[in-house]
Amino acid sequence: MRFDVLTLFPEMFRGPLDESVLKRARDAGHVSIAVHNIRDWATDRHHTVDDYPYGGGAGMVMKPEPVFAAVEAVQALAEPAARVVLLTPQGRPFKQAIAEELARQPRLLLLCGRYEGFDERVVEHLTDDEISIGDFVLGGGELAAMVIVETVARLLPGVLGSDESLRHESHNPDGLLEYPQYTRPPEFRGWKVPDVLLSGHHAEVEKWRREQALERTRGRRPDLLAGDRDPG
Ligand code: 9D3
Repeated sequence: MRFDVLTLFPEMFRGPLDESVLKRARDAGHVSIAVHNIRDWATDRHHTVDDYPYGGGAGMVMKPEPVFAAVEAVQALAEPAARVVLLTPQGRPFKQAIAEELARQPRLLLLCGRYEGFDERVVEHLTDDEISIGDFVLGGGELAAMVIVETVARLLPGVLGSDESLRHESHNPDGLLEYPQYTRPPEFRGWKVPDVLLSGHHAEVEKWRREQALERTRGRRPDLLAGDRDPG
C-alpha cells in the first residue's frame, strides 16, 4: 500500500515511521510512505500557505491554492488515485473499523492541517474523508496521520509476523479490554502474582481471565459493553 502525507512539517515524520514494524514493512515493500511539504507548492515570493479568515476571528486559515496544487501533483505521482483523507478535529472519530476500511485501499493521501484549519473549499472539493483521532486538541494533523499510518499498516498482509497476526485474530474476542498479565518473579517487592496463574489449572486460568477482562471493561470502558457499539 502506498501512503502519501502532505504536511507543513515533514521533519516530524522522520523517526516514528522508520522504527520497528513500519521499518520492516517498508523494507519488505509492503508499504511505501512518501512525505511532501505543502509549502513546496506555494508560488509567491514568501511561499505563503496561510491567510486571515474572511469575516474575522482569531488565527489563520490554510489557503486553498497550495493545497490543491500539492494534492494534484502528488496524485499524479502514482496510480491509482489515492483516497484523500483530511485529518481534522471535525472528522469522524477514528476506530479500528475505520482502519480496516482504509486498509482495503491501494493508496491513501493523508492531508495534515496547521493553524485553525483549511479553507472549506479544500474540505468540500478536494477530500474524500475527514478523520479525527479523538476529543483532545493537537497542534495539527501530523501526529494523527502517524497514528493512522501505523494502525492501517499493521492490518496489511505480511506486515506483522505470524505470531503477532495470530494474536490479532484470536484476542479481544468480544471487544473487551485485556486481562492483567504477569511474568516472573512470582513475588516482587512483596507483590504476589495471583495464585490461580501459578496453579497450572488451565480452565481456572481461563475463567479468571474472562472475569478480569469483564470487570475491567465494566469499570473503565462501559461504552464497549454491548448496547453502544460503534456501527462502523
Ligand atoms: C484550539 C484551536 N481550536 C479552537 C479555535 C480549533 C483547533 C484547530 C486546529 C483545534 C485543533 C487543531 C489542530 N488539530 C488537528 O489538526 C487535528 C486533530 C486534533 O486536534 N485532535 C484529534 N484529532 C485531530 S486530527 C487533526
